[in-house]
Amino acid sequence: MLKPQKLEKVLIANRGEIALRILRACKEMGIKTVAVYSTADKELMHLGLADETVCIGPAPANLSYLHIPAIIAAAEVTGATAIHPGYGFLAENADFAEQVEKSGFAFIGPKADTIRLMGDKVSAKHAMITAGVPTVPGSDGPLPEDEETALRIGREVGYPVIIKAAGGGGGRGMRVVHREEDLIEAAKQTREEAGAWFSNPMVYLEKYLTNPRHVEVQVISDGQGNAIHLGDRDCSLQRRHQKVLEEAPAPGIDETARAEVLARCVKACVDINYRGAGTFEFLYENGRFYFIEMNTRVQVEHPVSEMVTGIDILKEMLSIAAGNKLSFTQADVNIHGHSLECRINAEDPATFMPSPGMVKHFHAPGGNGVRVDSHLYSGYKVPSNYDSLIGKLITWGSTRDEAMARMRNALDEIVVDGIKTNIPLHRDLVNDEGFCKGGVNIHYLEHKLANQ
Ligand code: MV4
Repeated sequence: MLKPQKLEKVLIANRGEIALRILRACKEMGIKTVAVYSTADKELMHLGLADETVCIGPAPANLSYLHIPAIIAAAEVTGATAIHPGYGFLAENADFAEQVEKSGFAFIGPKADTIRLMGDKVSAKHAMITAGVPTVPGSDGPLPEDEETALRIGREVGYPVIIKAAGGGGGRGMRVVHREEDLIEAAKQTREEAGAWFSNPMVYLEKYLTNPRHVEVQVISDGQGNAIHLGDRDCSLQRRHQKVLEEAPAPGIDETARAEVLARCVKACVDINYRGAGTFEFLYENGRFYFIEMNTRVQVEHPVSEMVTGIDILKEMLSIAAGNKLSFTQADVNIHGHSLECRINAEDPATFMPSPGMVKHFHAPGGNGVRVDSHLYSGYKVPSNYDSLIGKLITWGSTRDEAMARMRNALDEIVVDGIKTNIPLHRDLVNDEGFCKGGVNIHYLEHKLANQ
């Protein structure tokens, strides 16, 4: 047996709750931490807990959290040995991962080539087809510019179809097409947008699924031939491609289809020699899974998978980046009970407009099966420069009903005074008849909001 290796000092290239989550994992493992921050973020909670802090620039993210030379310089001057990107910002920037490694630091995530492969949605889909992961039927590769060929593909797939930008993802650069006579113009417009937004005009075509759920699979793979899954999550409750409330496992999934898709994701990780934590995103409709995208980062909603498996995803990421093999096998992973996560945003509950400002009073809920991942404290001022996520309220129960009852209690107990938050929306959702039954589709929340 090789001696387990440990990272010496990790630079946390992020802010807010995920920076605190990474810091806590490092501290548990005896790893030193470097927190970086912008001038708008001097009051972030994790700065007071880190071994060292470095200001990397002014408030605009382009000049701080997205400024690669500033982050690499901060790693150099502090003698960090590894960089954790968190989610958002540079987490899925292949050039960043490459520069981090070329500068001699460990990137806590996949190899740059893997990030690049998955960042191009056409090459990602091709890799999944090769690995035997089920995908949405559509153009095998890019949609050709030749109009007759494009029309033939559309006819073969059958309308409605959706045109997606290869460089897009997460809902940017897509167009639904209901009739053959609209295909060519829609493809042209999506190509133009894609060229402007992603510097890549390539588009592809898929059958448009009208009533799917968003179900995703959490994986961890050590890049040394070992991969496992941590089950699935349902993230269907979303508004404008922003997830609002997530849960694990996804309720009411066909068990045969589930077992098959989980095994396929694990095999895909081995096939592409994936390293780190990752998420396979699927649409689930009529008992079948259809791959759409892979996320090569730790996700906001990772805690619900931790709650039902007892596995610490952040610690596993840090261990793998140090060169260790996975610390457990699939046989050690048991899905136990149910977990829910409410994303708490500093926003107007009616208009969804951001609502930054001073938190006069914060009281965190507690009790059996309640977890709060948040950097909030009384007196903290939420800056206006970044996204509005201020915390995550997570519950676990031995059943979905128990996790829901605990979430209702937690939402009754939580106090965030001084700013507007979406807590009222969550209080409504955990009493919503359709959501309580389980298994609502990706349009459910937007329809509910439009009808009240
Ligand atoms: C789709 C789809 C229906 N059919 N693809 C939106 C985000 C991006 N990740 C993929 N998206 C979709 N792709 C096909 N072939 C519907 C969506 C979609 C969606 C997906 C997941 C969660 C929320 C969504 C909201 C609107 C549309």
